[in-house]
Amino acid sequence: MAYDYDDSNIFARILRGEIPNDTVADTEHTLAFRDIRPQAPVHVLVIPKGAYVTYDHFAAAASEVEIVDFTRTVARLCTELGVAPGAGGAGCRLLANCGEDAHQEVPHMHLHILAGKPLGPMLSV
Ligand code: DGP
Repeated sequence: MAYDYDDSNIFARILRGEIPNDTVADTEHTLAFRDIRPQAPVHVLVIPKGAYVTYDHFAAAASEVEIVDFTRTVARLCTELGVAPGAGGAGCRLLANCGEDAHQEVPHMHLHILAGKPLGPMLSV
């Protein structure tokens, strides 16, 4: 399976420091920042620092160290943001749009953390 990473995408530019962002976590392999168009009171994007296009690309090609760092950063953030059910929060939605049918706008793998209000059913059909 071929993944063509375009390093002119907006998150690559954020990682290079060319565009400002509202950072909420910054580790060796992972960056998290607030979404510029929030769709919930809490809307954070978590991205790996490596050049991965989609979730499946990341899962297949990233090192275990990167994957653990990413996964634990998501969990830590959910706790710090006060939304993790395991830490007494009211819950959150973790969502990764992958590819065309999912309307993935930015071709750099990212996970949305959405929370802060009842989010309703996942999809309206
Ligand atoms: P997706 O459709 O899953 O690819 O979502 C991309 C998200 O990225 C969307 O919710 C808006 C957000 N976004 C786009 N450009 C920027 C930006 O320059 N800064 C930040 N913080 N978020 C952005």
